[in-house]
Amino acid sequence: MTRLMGIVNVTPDSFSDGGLFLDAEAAIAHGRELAAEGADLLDVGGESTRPGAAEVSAEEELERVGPVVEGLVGEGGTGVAVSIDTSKAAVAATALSAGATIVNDVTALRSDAELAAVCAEAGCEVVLMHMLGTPRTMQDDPRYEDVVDDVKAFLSDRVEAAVAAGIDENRVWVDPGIGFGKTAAHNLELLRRLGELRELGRPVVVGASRKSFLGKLTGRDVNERVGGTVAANTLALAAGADVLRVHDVAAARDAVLTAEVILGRRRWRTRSG
Ligand code: HH2
Repeated sequence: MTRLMGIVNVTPDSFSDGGLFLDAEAAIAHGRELAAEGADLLDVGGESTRPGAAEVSAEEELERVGPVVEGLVGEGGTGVAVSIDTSKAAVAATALSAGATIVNDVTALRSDAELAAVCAEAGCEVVLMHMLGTPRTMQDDPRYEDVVDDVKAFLSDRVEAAVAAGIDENRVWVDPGIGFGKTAAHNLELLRRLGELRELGRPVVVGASRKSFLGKLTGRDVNERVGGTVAANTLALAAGADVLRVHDVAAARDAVLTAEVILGRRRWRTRSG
């Protein structure tokens, strides 16, 4: 069954909800709301990766995310697994000891040499995402031989590197990195051919929520892209995505439920009427 990863951004500058949940109490309340709406996982992030975003020190990132992870796990938490969206070993280590069970690294363990060891030691799940370049440079004329083949080869190499660093292969998830060093045409082709990534044999995560290619297609502002997001996610689900990373959990939950029933992957019962 496809799982929903609800996004909890504790940042002043995320592309769609920057500044909304910078205060820990507001972020925790938001995470609880996403869990109540049907999120299976909550992805807590303290550093924006939007093109050109400012870098954040480990101390600052920890100040942002530490109390939020603590508020969302364990007793008094939501009962939903928490993922830490970070590329920094120090941030991951603190979040894991507070009770997070997944590390989501948009750099696929390439930016902090210590992070793989932290994940191996903790025995956590690890999301490895494809990105061409860095958030500062990634949208400067990205080019591929064949975007799906290139992303797939990259992810295959990164899975190998993770395993070589002691991470259990069964705990590795892969993500094509929609919007990370890709034109709108690249994103659309990755979504159209998403099924090819299943050949890697690992769960596939897709993060299309509210991203700018949807704005280019529909002409909609960032907070009005729920229809485009639902379409992208529904097709990703049909192609075999295992985890959908979303801002709008309630809409995504209804879409996933309906799509899975139509595809015969889920039994259904009437909820009302
Ligand atoms: N996208 C964003 C951040 N983290 N992680 C994975 N695995 N896949 C993604 O597609 C992905 C991600 C960007 O979205 P958001 O968190 O809303 O924005 P920002 O990076 O500006 O905080």
